[in-house]
Amino acid sequence: MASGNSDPQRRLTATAVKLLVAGGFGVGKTTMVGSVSEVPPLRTEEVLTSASEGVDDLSGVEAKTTTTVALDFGRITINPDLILYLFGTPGQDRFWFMWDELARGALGAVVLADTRRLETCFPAVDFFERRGLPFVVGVNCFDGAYRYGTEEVRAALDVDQTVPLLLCDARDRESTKQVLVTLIHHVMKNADLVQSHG
Ligand SMILES: Nc1nc2c(ncn2[C@@H]2O[C@H](COP(=O)(O)OP(=O)(O)OP(=O)(O)O)[C@@H](O)[C@H]2O)c(=O)[nH]1
Ligand SMILES: [Mg+2]
Repeated sequence: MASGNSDPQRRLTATAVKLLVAGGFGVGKTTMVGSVSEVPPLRTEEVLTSASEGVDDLSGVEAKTTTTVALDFGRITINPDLILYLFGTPGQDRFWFMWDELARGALGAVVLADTRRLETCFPAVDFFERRGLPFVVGVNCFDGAYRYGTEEVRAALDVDQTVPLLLCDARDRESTKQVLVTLIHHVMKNADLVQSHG
């Protein structure tokens, strides 16, 4: 990969787009950024210690030992003219104060959802709806989780029909790429709509 990005001249003229990967605690944000990044992803993982007991809600993700405390960062070249910079958000409520900072300059977002704990992505959906930032919902299919249809998840989340919603596996590069390409198309469609109404 990254071959299309090797020409420095080309890299200067390529469009760089900032995107967020958001969602609740432990839904797979760090995994998603890491699976698709062509550079070693920057991670800010800290071990979950007994100090976080009663603060961090581990129900449903009891096996989790680390958590993102600042951000994840990765990069992917979609084609020689388009480079995506991915910023994964921290998932826990105590890091909410960082979201405004991370969202600055972003053109769109992936909201990752875990069907075992769907309610954990409500705040992310609200955040992007309130700001009018285009987003897609990626339903991360965890092993052993009941597979709901996309329309069932859409109804449960109460997101508009215009918001793309797709099943994915955050560990899988191609699956993650599919989510990002869907987001890019959605962002472009939104930009066209704004232009034609403005
Ligand atoms: N089976 C399965 N496991 C996954 C998938 N995505 C992530 N995991 C696992 O779930 C755990 C949590 O993933 P993370 O990527 O750390 O989740 P996160 O959303 O970044 O978590 P926070 O930063 O703490 O909010 C890890 O142990 C992953 O290996 C998936 O698609 N399927
Ligand atoms: Mg994380």
